[in-house]
Amino acid sequence: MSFMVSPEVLRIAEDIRNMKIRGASYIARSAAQALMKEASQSKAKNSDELIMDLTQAARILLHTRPTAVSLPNAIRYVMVRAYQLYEKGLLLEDLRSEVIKVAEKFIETSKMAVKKIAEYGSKRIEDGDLVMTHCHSTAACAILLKAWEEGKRFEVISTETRPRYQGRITASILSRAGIPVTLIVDSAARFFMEKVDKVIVGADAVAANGAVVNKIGTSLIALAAHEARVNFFVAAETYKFSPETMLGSLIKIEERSPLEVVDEKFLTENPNLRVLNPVFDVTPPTYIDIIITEKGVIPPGAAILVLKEEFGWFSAVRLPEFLKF
Ligand code: RI2
Repeated sequence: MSFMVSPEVLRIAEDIRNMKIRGASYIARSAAQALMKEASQSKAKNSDELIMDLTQAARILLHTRPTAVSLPNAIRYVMVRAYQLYEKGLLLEDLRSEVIKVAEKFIETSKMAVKKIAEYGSKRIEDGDLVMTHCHSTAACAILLKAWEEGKRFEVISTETRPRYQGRITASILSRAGIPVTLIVDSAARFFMEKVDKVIVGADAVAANGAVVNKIGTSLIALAAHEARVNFFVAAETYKFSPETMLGSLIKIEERSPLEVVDEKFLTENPNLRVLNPVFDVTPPTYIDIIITEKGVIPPGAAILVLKEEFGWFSAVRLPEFLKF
């Protein structure tokens, strides 16, 4: 029996955990890539051992970050097909190469999805718009970059996104493309909202009722947008929709170290102080106008239909045991 996952899998898992690899879609593609590495580098002597090695790699990857549903969905995509091929009786080398192809297909599909979202979303950007965004979403950025490339002229407000400052990545990417960008502190979002025409954010997860889980602070921005009657758009590939929520599961909100918020010295100097660092929040569907997916633009209430099409009714109960948290 081999049961030793490849060092590449461990490295990718660690990079997802410490956020060197971050952003829901990049996390998903990296997980698929890790399974591809496992398939190609496993020392398994037969297909039984290979499927066990892949399962172990999948388990390690699944427990790196809990919120971005793209991660379990990417693993489900590869592993459900891997198990089907294994049960069909594929021999070691065939199983190896088929799993690699499946993982490659997921990565390709994911990249195409972002392109499609950019196409659909850019139609919603108009000349003269002031667009607010939060954190760094490749899907939201792709929309803005595409609209700019199409010749639309608009401005962007990017929140800095405490505590990890992913908003600086957004501000840097967009401004380097020539888009006028203003970087603001997160708490200034409502101050600027009356001048904003639309908000576009990404998503880490979309629930069956259309609620969107995204970087902490998103729901406050949505609330401010709602109050100011500003459109609130979400850019999300369909692999960010959570099949488990069809059966009432709640999406787990990741809590990260207080050391992302304050330093060790501050904590030592204030021993009775508690610092909490939830990194995502839930924006209710009532504050969301549309979700831009690669299949088209939907109202949040149609999230359940997307899930049904992707996974079928009762999908969650059919999940392989190893994919259940
Ligand atoms: P894309 C990020 O999470 C942000 O919350 C962002 O909105 C979301 O993933 C989606 O990103 P984190 O990994 O898939 O920075 O659109 O915690 O790139």
